[in-house]
Amino acid sequence: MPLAVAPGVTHWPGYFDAGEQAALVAELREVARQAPFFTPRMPKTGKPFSVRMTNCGVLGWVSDEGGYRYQPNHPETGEPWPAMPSRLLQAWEELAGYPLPPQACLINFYEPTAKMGLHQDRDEEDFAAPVLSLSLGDTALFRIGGTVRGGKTVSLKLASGDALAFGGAARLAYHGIDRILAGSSSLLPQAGRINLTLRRVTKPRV
Ligand code: MD3
Ligand code: FE
Repeated sequence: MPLAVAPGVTHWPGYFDAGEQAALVAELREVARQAPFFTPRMPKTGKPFSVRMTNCGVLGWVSDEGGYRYQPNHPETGEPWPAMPSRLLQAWEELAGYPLPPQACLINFYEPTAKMGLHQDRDEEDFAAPVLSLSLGDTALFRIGGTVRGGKTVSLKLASGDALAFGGAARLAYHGIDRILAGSSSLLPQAGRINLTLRRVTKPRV
């Protein structure tokens, strides 16, 4: 049953059951074998992120001294990103309410000490499509505000199997991950969390 968290934000706690979560982790292991996790770096400074990333789908998000961008190839191996597992395409069809399939799935891996500062997702051309977030492993303390920095924020726990959609007024909201609750899930062999974000990147040519 979906919960309306804020305008444009919908939460489906436990969208994936335990068996689906385990099957997804196995598929993501295969994705990561073909497209190894890399450590993104901040534009200009080159400061490394605490979160490691990889992608599947036609396009993947990368960040380094040259900037934030989507590209069709892995930044280190040069290989195309692996295909998106069909269960992810199904989740998008069921939850996104958008007629075109996702082009990118960014896979974020959080060690228990990793976090992600408040930011907006603005590297896509198409803000009409929502972003769909899927959580696996340890629970995260997630924070979301409005579309201006420094406004009021609300916190939400994201547990393994949860789905969260951000569309409409929430598509350009500031958001981040304050903390990982290490040991809250036994899905992954070690403590940590995986977050998947499914996105449209390019504008439809109508
Ligand atoms: C709200 N990831 O990859 S997912 C990101 O848990 C990112 O790894 C976090 O922020 C994570 O960019 C948060 C929830 C999320 C994702 C995208 C959004 C919330 C969003 C885009 C717009 C508004
Ligand atoms: Fe984000």
